[in-house]
This record gives sequence, C-alpha cells and structure tokens, in this order.
Amino acid sequence: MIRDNEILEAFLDSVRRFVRDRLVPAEAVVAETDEIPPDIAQDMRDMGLFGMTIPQRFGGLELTMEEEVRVVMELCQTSPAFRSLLGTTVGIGSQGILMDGTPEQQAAWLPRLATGEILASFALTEPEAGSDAGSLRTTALRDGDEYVVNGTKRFITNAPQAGMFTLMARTDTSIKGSAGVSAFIVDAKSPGISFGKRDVKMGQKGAHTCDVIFENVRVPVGNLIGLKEGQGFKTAMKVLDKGRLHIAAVSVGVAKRVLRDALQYAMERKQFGQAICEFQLIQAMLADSQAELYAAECMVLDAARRRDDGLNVSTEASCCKMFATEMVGRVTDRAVQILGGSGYMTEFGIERFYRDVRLFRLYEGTTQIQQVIIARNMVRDAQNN
Ligand code: COS
Repeated sequence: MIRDNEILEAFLDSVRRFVRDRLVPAEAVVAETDEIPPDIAQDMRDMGLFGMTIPQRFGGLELTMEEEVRVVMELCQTSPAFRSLLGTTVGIGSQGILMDGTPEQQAAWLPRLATGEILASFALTEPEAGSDAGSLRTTALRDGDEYVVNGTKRFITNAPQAGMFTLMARTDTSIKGSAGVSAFIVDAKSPGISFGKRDVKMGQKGAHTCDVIFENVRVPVGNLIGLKEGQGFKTAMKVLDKGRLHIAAVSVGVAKRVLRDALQYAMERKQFGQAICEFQLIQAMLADSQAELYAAECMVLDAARRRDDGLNVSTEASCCKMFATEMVGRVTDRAVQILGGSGYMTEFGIERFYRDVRLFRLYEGTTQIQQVIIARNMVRDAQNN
C-alpha cells in the first residue's frame, strides 16, 4: 500500500542520492576498517531511517510494508552492512514490541528506537538452538517483581552497540518446546550482561555480531512483552515473517547493484575485438540474472501488498525469502564469472558482494527452514479446505 506516491518518490529519491553520494564511496573503507563511519550512522538517523517502521505517534515514519520494501530495495544497492546497522532496529528488534507489547511498553521504548538514539537487537539463537529455535535453553525465572535471566545467545547482530534486546527465554522449564518460551524487553545496560568477542565473519564487514551472556540478569515483570508468559515463540515467529520479507527486499536491492556493475563491465570490457556483452554466453548470464531479479522483485512487492491488506503472509514471506536470497547468490556468482579474473580481485568489489550475500541464505531462517515452513503451510491449508 502506497499512502502518498509523491512523498514516497521524494523519499526514495533522497535514499538513492544518499546511497550514491555517501554509501557507495565509503564501501571500501567499511570493508577495511570493519566499522560504519559515525557520520554516516548520524546521516541515517537524520533521514529517519531507524524509525522506518515505527508509528508516527512514536516519532517514526510508519512506512507500510510496500513502502518499506521499496525503500530497502534502494538502500541496499550498496554494501549490506549499512542496512544491517539499522536492520535490527527497524525489524526484528522492535517489531515484537509493536506487535505484542502493551501501550506502556511501546511508549517506553519505541520513541528512542525511532530516532536511532538506541539500537534494538533480537536475541533468539543460542549455541544449541539455531533452526530449532523452540528448543532454546536460556531461562527467565520469576522472583517477586522480576525475572532472573540466565543463558547465552549466539551470533546476535548489533549486540555490541545495542541499547535493548528483544529476548526470548524459557519461563516454564517444565515445558521443553516452544510453549514455554516468553519474550522480554531487556535493557542492554542491565547488570549481569556481558559480551563475547566480536565474531570474525566471511563477509559483511562493518556489521557486528557476538555472543550475549546473561548471568542472573534481573528484568522487571513489566518488561515481559504483552505481560503474558508462553507467547514469546509466537511473537518471534510473527516478527520473523515480516523480517523475511525485509531480507528478501534486501536481496533484491543488492542484486540490482551487482547486476548493474556486471552489465557496465560487460559493456566496457573488450575481448576478441568487441565488448564482451556482444557474446551470447555473456548475454545468457545477464538475461538469466535480469529475469530472476524481476521475478523476485514482483514477488516481494506482491507479498508486501498482501500483508498491507491484512492477510497472513507466512507462506509468501518464506517463498520470497527463499527465492530472493537464492537469486542474489546466483546473480552474484554470475557477476564474478562475467568479470572473470577481475571478479576475483578485491579492488573490483564484486568478490566482496559474493561473500556478503552468502549470509542471506542463512540468517532469519535458512533456505531449508523456509522450505519446511512453505510445505507445512501448504499441507495445513489443504487440510483446512
Ligand atoms: N506466526 C504465528 N504463530 C506461529 C508462526 C507464525 N509464523 N509459526 C509458528 N507459530 C506457532 C504455531 O502455530 C504453534 O502454536 P500452537 O502450539 O499454539 O499451535 C507454535 O508457534 C509452534 O509452532 P511449530 O510447531 O511450527 O514450531 P516448531 O518448533 O516446529 O518450529 C520452525 C517451527 C522450524 C519454523 C521455527 O523454529 C523456525 O522458524 N526456525 C528458524 C528460526 C530462525 O529463523 N532463526 C534465525 C534467528 S533470527 S536471525
């Protein structure tokens, strides 16, 4: 749903210029230093990007899903690490509060998230609970007016910079599965929270992940999301449904950039006396990439519109996440092939994208988890009809 096309187009144009003038020139330095320059982070705050999905009454832009994916497709035509800095705040870190939090919880946390004053982070994964998220072991046991949290969370994006965590922990240890899990808002400055060393990753330099260790961390009962125990897994799944659509849009954005670079190279590079884009085998790689990219873009826009219409898009979100993240993997692989030896060299930048996009098929649910969700939903829907 587009609320006002003129306003959206103006915003998209400012994001496009920001990517071209500020982010693309900083890609190499981010890759070298493993840091997003503070002035770029400030520009993102000033543009309101941290509050993209937060309601206007809390100071955000309140984009619809369709508007959000359009913005993300522009913003991600550069190194995905830039998006990662705000991704956990606009997505998985804040949406649980928005979807299931009480009005008091929303008023207490969303305004500071919307301005980017504090970053949100999503703490679900554990050393022994990855794809099987419902088996998590971190506990939050009630003690008077507080819960006492113990456990370790793994690969937590933006944890080193986070101001708060949306934490999934087991409040009922007599239940081994997902029904015993609750969701909490945890102030990152709470005593008893410590951080593991920064993970050394294959790509996405500038985006930071690490372990978060909770040792007897006391969380007020008022920070239990929705003030209801046993709802945390469902909150996490709803958040991920939306997050998966967002990651699919990220994949479309990065694929647009990579394919544009590959096409540019193919038009400039001459071999056998002509530009290599004249050769049919290069054309096949360009054309396959364009067709798949177009398909992914259409899927993401369609699913976003359905979500804006109030439909349950769990199946569509997983279809988009699976197809778009696999698509960008193939597009980037072909781009390396089109650039040939140059595609393998750091100075041309394509090898960096090749490593960066590999993550998309893993986080927020692997391709295999998306397949499980899609097929299970198909069977359930067929049984109900
Ligand atoms: N929206 C709302 N509720 C949902 C839901 C969704 N999308 N998906 C599942 N639920 C509910 C189910 O309806 C069920 O509720 P009831 O017990 O009341 O019927 C409950 O949650 C448990 O669901 P299910 O039995 O399907 O859970 P499983 O343990 O089988 O796990 C998968 C399901 C594998 C899909 C889930 O664990 C998953 O998504 N894993 C990947 C986790 C992930 O993405 N990690 C990345 C970390 S974040 S970067």
